[in-house]
Amino acid sequence: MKIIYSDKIFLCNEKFSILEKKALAFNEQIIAIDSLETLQKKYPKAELIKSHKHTLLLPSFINPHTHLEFSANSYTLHFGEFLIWLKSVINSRDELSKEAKNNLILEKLNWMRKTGTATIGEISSFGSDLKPCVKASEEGMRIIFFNEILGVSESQIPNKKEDFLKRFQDALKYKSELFIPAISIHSAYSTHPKLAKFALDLAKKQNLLVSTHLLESKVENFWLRFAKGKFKNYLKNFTSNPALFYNVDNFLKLFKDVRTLFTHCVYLKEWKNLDINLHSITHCAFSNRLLSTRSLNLKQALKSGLNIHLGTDGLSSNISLSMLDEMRANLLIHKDFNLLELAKKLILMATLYPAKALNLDLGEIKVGKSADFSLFEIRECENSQLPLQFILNAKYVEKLFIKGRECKF
Ligand code: MCF
Ligand code: FE
Repeated sequence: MKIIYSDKIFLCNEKFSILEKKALAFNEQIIAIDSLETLQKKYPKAELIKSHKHTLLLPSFINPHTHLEFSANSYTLHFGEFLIWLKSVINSRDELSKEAKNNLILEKLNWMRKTGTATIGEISSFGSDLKPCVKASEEGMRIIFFNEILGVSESQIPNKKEDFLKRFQDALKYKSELFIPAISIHSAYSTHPKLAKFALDLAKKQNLLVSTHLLESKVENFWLRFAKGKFKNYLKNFTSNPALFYNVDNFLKLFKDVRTLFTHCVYLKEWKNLDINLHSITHCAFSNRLLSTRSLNLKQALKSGLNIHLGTDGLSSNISLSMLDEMRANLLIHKDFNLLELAKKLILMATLYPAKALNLDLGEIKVGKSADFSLFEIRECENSQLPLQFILNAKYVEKLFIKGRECKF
């Protein structure tokens, strides 16, 4: 048992309660929240962790959408329009993934922990991220490992299935409480229905989490809604007769009864066709600015009642994997919100909401939840300003605990 004291605590409950001068007693889970005195009396043998600095404690961040295999990107991929970016990905992905060796991915995972992230959802396109992700999970980071499937050509279906199954089974060998194999259906435009059905049947059978990219760009929107636009020509690079596999409704129907994270959804109108209990939206603001002409209308998205949370996407469409940087980007673009209210919402979108989306018992400082939290040094600040000032100023944690275990950097 350990006890940790902090000057301020963000519980990250729906009300966004802030506690002052309190302590947590914890082992793998949070056991009690009270004054330091009371907890020390109750648990006299517990080890005390007390910083000399002025601190804020809050649940560690959850970044449910990364592409670590693209971590070597800077200057290589082309931004400004989705198809230009996609072409640059196809041209450079082999070279980029070769460059993103074990060490580079481990470095990024470590840096994410330093910036307060304890759990990630990694979209694995090739499987070259498996080893470093397993290693990080052994060191105590929580990884949801989404094995990606995609392919548009009928003749390649058997090969694509085989390659996907091999990667999935490799990942399954390392399944643990902190390494959770899952499935990614890349997108409606890139995944043949036979492949999507194959992977989703597996997800249903094994009760796996699913992630997919949806309605990210103007060209994708035009293709899915009208079977028109530049996408058709682009797809001719992969198949002689490109067909529209699904309209938006039919694509969404595939995910009925499956816990799914839909990433982007910038052009989504069918809010009601998503299942409020199982479906959620991962909002990647920085990525949208680089690849799409639009960003998510957050007010409208929240009105739908769906779980909307944040993700960074990969360094293929971002310059940082820090959830703090992503929150700062969000502060700038959602101008139709009160700034102080938005700050609180964004912190929940990096903690409580992605935890719910992934069905993990964490993301909140509450008795019984997993002891996943971080401690940041802050300065004196009144509570009404603190969420905003924290997002503006915080960079690296003082301490990070995952399942009660302190991370060593
Ligand atoms: O989320 C962004 C933009 N949308 C789609 N895909 C990706 C993103 N970042 C990386 N990707 C990957 C994706 O997983 O790029 C490839 C896939 O492997 C594009 S499709 C050949
Ligand atoms: Fe992505």
